[in-house]
Amino acid sequence: MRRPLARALTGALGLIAAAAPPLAAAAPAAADSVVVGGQPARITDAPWVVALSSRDRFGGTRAGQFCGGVVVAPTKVLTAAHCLGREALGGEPWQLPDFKVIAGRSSLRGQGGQEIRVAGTWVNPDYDSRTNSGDFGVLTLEEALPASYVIAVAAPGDPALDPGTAADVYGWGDTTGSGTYAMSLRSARVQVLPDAACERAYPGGTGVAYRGDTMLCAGDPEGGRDACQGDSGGPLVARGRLIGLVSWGSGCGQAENPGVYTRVSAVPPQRF
Ligand code: 4AZ
Repeated sequence: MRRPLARALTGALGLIAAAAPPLAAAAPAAADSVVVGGQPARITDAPWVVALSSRDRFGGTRAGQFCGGVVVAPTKVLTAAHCLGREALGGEPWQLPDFKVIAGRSSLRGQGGQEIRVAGTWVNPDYDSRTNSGDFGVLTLEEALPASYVIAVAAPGDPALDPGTAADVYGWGDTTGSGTYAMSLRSARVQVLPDAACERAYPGGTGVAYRGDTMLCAGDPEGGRDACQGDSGGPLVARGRLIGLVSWGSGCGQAENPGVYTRVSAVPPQRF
């Protein structure tokens, strides 16, 4: 599919989707069974990964998880704007009676870590759901997380952004491309790809166009390892720095259709 769904990452991560119905245009990743390659991840090794949760809207089976997020300051979580939109939430974020961030917990069936209420949401006013450009927003937490949970955000020119750099994407999203959501945190090793790889895959025309100024291209050149639905909003990390947020792509894990991430080095740091 050519548009983002508010879902989580999965495991091949097939990472992605939570809230929105599958898009008609999206080639089901399951069709070629390529969403593989993820592995269990320990939250203690990646304390900056959080789950966005509303049991009221998404049900309690998976603790209400519907997207990922990243701790960028003790009370600030960066996530995808499309996770906070009406399509995902059925209304405005502040209308959710129980919007929380779950930190320090790997298993959505578990009790560890903390659940913290979201006190405020800010959605990038330049986010455009037709172009997927500027897909980020910031949550303000009611209580502070430990400073040790915070990850540094890559600045423009950081070598972590160079094509060929190994990167890890994290989430609780779809591990198969067919709606098999993870119960425990997973990660998948991908690499930063040249903008040209995503410009080729997503030239625009009938679908959404890739834009290298606000988006980052990453994937597995051989296919198989990728984010998927439910992983949206979660982190892509290279050299210990946050370089991207899971945003969109066509299917999951297809070599010819890399994952598209929000380029966080283009987010003004004063936003968080
Ligand atoms: C989604 O639907 C989604 N393979 C997220 C990431 C990717 C595809 C779809 C990238 O949220």
